[in-house]
Amino acid sequence: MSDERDSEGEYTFADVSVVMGTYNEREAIGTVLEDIDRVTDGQAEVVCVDSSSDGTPEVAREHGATVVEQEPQGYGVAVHEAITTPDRQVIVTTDCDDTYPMERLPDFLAAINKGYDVVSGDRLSRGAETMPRFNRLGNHAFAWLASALVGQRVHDTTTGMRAYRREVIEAIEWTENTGLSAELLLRPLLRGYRVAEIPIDYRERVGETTLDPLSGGAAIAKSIGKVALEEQLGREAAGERVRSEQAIE
Ligand SMILES: Nc1nc2c(ncn2[C@@H]2O[C@H](COP(=O)(O)OP(=O)(O)O)[C@@H](O)[C@H]2O)c(=O)[nH]1
Ligand SMILES: [Mg+2]
Repeated sequence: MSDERDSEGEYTFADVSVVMGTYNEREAIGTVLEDIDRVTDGQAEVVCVDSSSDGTPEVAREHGATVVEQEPQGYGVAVHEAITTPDRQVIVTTDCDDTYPMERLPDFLAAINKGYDVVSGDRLSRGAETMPRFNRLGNHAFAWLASALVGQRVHDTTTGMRAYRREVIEAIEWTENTGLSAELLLRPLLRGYRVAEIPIDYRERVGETTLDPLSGGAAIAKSIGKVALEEQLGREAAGERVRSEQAIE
């Protein structure tokens, strides 16, 4: 397992993999990969899990990215593959549609070095005016629902831009597809990992989305409910185990 921490024991971009699902993102991918290269001084590794038929993977390879090819099976199937492929210590997810600010990568890495296990880019606190209105309303509703279920305020459950210490990715079993982004925030939160949300800007999408807002929204709401319930039941079961072990002693 690679580990390139500097003399102060801090992670550098040589410890970072930026990973993404790519599904017909030919128009945007060049800009996204150039931004990552510039901001990380060519040090971050890039992994694209690709399901495209428009030449996206060729552009990815030209830019030095590792490409894993996969049939199109949805956002979460691609991103699950993407987060479990690298062997670096810090995994950053993003979308390949030029909406997320790669210039903020140093802030995400700094927060990991401060001790956070998950650093989540919160688009909604800064307004996300470029997001389609229906999606924005939906995302506010998901944040509200998740906050009520986990008992603390979360601002953006479906953001695509986050950094994770690899230990978190490896410690948890991930089950969701369209709702994977929410799951990747909520399970660590409910297990007591240190999670930070940092406000980010969100740009207008380059190219067409493949996610349907209605069916996708319903799937995300269901995932939030399921994940929160499973985590609460998991805690109760763990509490029961401790109590019965104590009774045996
Ligand atoms: N490989 C792969 N990538 C996907 C799939 N579905 C979505 N993506 C990618 O996942 C990211 C998020 O999807 P996007 O269309 O931007 O969703 P939105 O941000 O909700 O509009 C983008 O980079 C897509 O190219 C899929 O089935 N396979
Ligand atoms: Mg997107």
